[in-house]
Amino acid sequence: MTEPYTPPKVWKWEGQKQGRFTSTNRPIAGATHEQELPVGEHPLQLYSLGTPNGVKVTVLLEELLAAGHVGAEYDAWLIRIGDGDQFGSGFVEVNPNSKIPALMDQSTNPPTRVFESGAILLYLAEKFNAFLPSDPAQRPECISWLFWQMGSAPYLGGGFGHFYAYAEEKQQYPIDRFAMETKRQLDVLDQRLTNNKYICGDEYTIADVAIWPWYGGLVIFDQYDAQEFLEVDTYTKVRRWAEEIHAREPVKRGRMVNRIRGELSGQLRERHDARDFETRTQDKLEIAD
Ligand SMILES: N[C@@H](CCC(=O)N[C@@H](CS)C(=O)NCC(=O)O)C(=O)O
Repeated sequence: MTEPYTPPKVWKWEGQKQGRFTSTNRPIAGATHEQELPVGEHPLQLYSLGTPNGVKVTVLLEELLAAGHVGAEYDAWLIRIGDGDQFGSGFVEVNPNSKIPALMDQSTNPPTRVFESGAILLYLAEKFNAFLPSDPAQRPECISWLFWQMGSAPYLGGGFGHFYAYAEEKQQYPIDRFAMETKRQLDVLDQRLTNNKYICGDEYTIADVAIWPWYGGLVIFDQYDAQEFLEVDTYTKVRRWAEEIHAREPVKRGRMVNRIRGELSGQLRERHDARDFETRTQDKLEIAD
């Protein structure tokens, strides 16, 4: 049993253990070192990593390109958050919050920075008038679900995922608290998807793009190794929806971009051209070396 903790009067940062994926964090914001960001030739410059928040954006970009929006051509640069790239001066200029994903739109004058994955999805959907209903009766529903995802996923990732999978010591109190909330959220989605093909109805929108990497990931990719613990198989409507989205080719491509884990053939660490999916996956690059 862990000793009960009595907080001191004032919290001090003394290099306390923070668990996996958070060891580079500090209680102060801002750059820790000078590091310019690379800039490619495409209108959109994405600085990201293939985590669920990063995948939202690469999936939408691949969907936009597949739908014929050539202005969505993009360079995807790898930001290794485990190495602290998010604290480089160039990255902090694009996102003062030092978290991936971050986007620079070079097609505007001056270039436009966008950070927070939900804001990036909304920006791109509005820019290309796609994957967001224009009907004033349906648009608020879609935006509501987009914001639902942004508000809910931290309980899943930062709450459940952190304490169940990443924290060195397993503690019942936080695991109970966040397992319950995660199951409640899965039930919200399951009920929503009972009479709806997609989150906002018949149309596939940025709400699906935002929600899928997190909750689809839990149900079909066993994110956090928690399928049995959370009985994710009981959320049958979520599974049906997640599998349907996973079958989309742009989704498969978007999942590969900026990915640094898993099968080498599924990792396209940087993407600068549509042909990179055929020629520059990690298995091919390593053979060429
Ligand atoms: N609300 C943000 C969350 C972004 C976020 O948490 N990104 C993580 C990776 S998924 C990150 O960059 N972590 C680096 C760090 O905390 O230092 C969004 O949706 O864009």
